Amino acid sequence: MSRQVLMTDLTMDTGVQELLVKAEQETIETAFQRAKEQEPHCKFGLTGVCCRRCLQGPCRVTFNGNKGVKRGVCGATADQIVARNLLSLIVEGTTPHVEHAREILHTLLETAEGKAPYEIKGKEKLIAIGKQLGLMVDGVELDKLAREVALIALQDFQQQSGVSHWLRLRAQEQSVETWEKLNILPSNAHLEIANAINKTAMGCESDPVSLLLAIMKMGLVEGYDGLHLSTDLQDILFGTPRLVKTQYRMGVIKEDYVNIAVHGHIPMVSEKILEWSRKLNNKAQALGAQGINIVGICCSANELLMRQGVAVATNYASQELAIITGALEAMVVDAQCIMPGLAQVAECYHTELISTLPNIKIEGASHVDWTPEAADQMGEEIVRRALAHYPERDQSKVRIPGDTVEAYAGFSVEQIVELLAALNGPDPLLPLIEAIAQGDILGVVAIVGCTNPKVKQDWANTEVAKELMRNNVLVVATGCSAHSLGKNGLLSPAGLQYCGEKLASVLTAIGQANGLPALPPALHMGSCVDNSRIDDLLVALATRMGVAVRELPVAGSSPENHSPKALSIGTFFIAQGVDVHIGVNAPITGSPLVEQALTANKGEFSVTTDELFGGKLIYEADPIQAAQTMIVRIMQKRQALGLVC
Ligand code: SF4
Ligand code: MSK
Repeated sequence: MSRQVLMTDLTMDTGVQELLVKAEQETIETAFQRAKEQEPHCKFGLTGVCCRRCLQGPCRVTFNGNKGVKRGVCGATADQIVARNLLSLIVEGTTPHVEHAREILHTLLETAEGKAPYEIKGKEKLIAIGKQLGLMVDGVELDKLAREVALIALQDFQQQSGVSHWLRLRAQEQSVETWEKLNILPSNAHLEIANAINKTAMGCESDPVSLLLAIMKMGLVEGYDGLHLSTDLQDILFGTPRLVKTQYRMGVIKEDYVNIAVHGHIPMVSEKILEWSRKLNNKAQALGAQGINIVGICCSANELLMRQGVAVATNYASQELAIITGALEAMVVDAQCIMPGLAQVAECYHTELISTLPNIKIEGASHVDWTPEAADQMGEEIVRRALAHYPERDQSKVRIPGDTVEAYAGFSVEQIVELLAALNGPDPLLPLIEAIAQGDILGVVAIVGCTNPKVKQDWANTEVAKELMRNNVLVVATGCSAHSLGKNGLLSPAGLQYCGEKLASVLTAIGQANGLPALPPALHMGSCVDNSRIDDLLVALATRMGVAVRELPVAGSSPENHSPKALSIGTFFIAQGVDVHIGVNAPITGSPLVEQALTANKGEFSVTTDELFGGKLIYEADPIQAAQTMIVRIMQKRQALGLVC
């Protein structure tokens, strides 16, 4: 097999292919190579039947039901071990989002109290949320209102009883009734996480059904005090996204600029880097550069893209390759999805890898502390360091793949409603609902989540999207999947060529009513925490249609999932009654009970999430098959609603 074929097998991104060849020439190791070195993977790990919860083990029990031992030393069965391990994994997915929400909450509180150098840019969002929380908003100063909102949010981390305020704020009543009956309404995110860890501890909970309900409860913690709380407070602080146009691919790194990549998730860090890059832009010119160029990776990219139109270099699996261009003066990281391998790659160049969060340090990286109060000092210090590295750049090591692709983003629910209002001002959701009812839009599927070096980068994400579009399914996207679609032209009106005729004419009509040639076939709705925006859209549609969310002809798909966060987000949507497809299987197949409960593939175990909530897990590695499976389900839900089929 030639080298080019090998690189082509690893990623669809031609820029990344080119940089993988460069990495090989310079003997630099990347995640793509390390993924191959891990093969074949341990079957006990893959199927979830390895337990390391106490020092009598590790215990490995049978994963195919007949060969091997059936119980661990303590007597735990495969069902019990798999359910406990899955709950741990969902906690590991939920906790980073809950901590993300807590960081933004404190930043908002300190901003409102005049202690942090941020500005409340989302006045309308603040007033809307204040009203929904039952606060007095008329004539109240913005800072005072923001403080009250932040203090209510803080109760979701402190109260010892009652129901999460953000769940009450954002959930549809029908869903709350379902969750109440099952006794899974969460009250305090930290308490629920502690309870879940306690359940999984050795010698604690061993009833797999109770563990499965704890998994669903954790999905609600993820949804409301992770995703929704983060998005709402970020919109208050930084503003609600509106339509923006940008560029994608490694070519957004510019040879004649001081380049800084922001990577991770926390917009309080990346927004400050952007702000200081603008303030110190003239210093770059004094060094002979054209200016300072900020590019994004992963969800820091999404945050800056959605609100500021900043260009996106790449997504998760190829984060190391951005450094291999040889043209990054600094890579600034905060939290989540930061590969430890970045430090090793940065050592080969003049690039400074800089961590920023006080409680997240990266071996081999330098550190500049971000706190809400010290945000300006951090921003200035990091940008000045990047400027200082520009003269150290070794031009002989610079190779930036040339091409870029145009993309649109900024599709908050507020922006979507505004675009639809051009068709029907008094009732903006009606044109969308009519298009769904008539079958011009067959359904809506959210393509979310990651890239994973186990899967050819961007391939499954784009294949699922194209197959859905071809069948007139409207695609919305977040996270690194949105980047996959962006890199491949599906966030641009040019991508309309992949749509069925009916979908294309709806997107063209909405676009033209707003002075655009058309809307893109996939609407980019933001970062991983912005999956809350997708949930808001579903709740708004269901409420306007007078049905429950679980009845809508919609689904979610994460074709290249790698992070436990993709699984916890998926769990939240299953709890809402939405089917969720994953392309890389979760470690559940060692337990028939857990697998059947989540996938509703009939077996002797009769209680399934499909029956309890209206949503189930679909595992399918083949993207075309996955899209077809979701379409079958969408058709079933359409039929049940009496819509044109
Ligand atoms: Fe083995 Fe039980 Fe300990 Fe797990 S908790 S390692 S199954 S003895
Ligand atoms: S960054 S969780 S790889 S989407 Fe949100 Fe991308 Fe998945 Fe991380």
